[in-house]
Amino acid sequence: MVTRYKIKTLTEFIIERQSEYPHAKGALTRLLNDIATAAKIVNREINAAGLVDILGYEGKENVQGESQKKLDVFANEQFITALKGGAECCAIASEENEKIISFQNEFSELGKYVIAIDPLDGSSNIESNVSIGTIFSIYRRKTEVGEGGKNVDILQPGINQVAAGYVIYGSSTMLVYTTGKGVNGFTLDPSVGIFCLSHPDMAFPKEGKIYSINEGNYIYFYEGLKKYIKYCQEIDKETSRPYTSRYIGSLVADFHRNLISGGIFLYPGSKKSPSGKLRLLYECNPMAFIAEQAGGKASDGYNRIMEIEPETLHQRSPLFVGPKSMVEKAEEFIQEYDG
Ligand code: P6P
Repeated sequence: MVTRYKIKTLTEFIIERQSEYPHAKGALTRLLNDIATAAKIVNREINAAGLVDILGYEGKENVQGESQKKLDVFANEQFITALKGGAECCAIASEENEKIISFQNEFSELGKYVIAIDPLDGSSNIESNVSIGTIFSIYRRKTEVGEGGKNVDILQPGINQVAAGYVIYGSSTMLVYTTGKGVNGFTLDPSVGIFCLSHPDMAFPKEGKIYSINEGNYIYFYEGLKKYIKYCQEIDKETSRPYTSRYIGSLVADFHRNLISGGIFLYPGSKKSPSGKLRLLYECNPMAFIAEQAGGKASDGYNRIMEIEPETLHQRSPLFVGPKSMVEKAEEFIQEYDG
């Protein structure tokens, strides 16, 4: 007798979970589906990128001063188009745009949500075929409906996130998200273009054995972090050290591996970049929300990431994220030696 497992699709899952939010009237459901739709289109282009002339540089620079790759621009356009057309979102803050994109049309102006998004994070890895990702945060707008969204709608602390997630374009394409009731992962079946629940109730292993940091910046690290790295490299059977060092240089890929296998990701402040490299709104906060919902912790070494009050759209923050015990050990070293 063949046992048929009922596949639960992302749409079915979102609708099923929507009933857990009495005030929800389907807007967030539609918003998450809009994101999933754009992700499928981006996924198709990424998989074909090696074959068509979409690799290489767009010849412009983004607000970060980073050379924009064609796929960056394409991904940004896909998410903006999908979210503008969906009419649930009244503004977007994107890594690729210096200012927020406020949707001034009669439908979007009634949208109750705003989105902070990194449409294609880790894009410097595109040519080497390394996994890259999309990272997003969803907030309820603070301004009244009836006009396009404003900065004040997006400059909110991470604790106000309604949902957050990432898409990893890797050996398979997965969407992982939370709405504050746990973390669930969906794998895209490319033959039918449907995200299927493959990783229900994701959680960090209690103790990880991986540390993830770009040690090429070691000479710029402050004392506390240098001592933490040495701690990771010491022999101690009780705490399964030395840990394994794994660093891909693509936040979504490093985070996802650590979530599955157990590990801490560190992008610290340093003498070279006191606030680190990662952006608070569309990298640190969404990863922090997912991490906390997966039983982990996310801090800047001293403060909970999700309690940092953002002042500017592209502000950076140090990020230590992973199993609670591993993040707290790193915080111990930083607070003891760096004050
Ligand atoms: P570094 C990619 O450019 C990114 O924003 C993240 O995806 C990644 O974690 C980080 O930068 C890598 O930075 O300085 O180690 O190359």
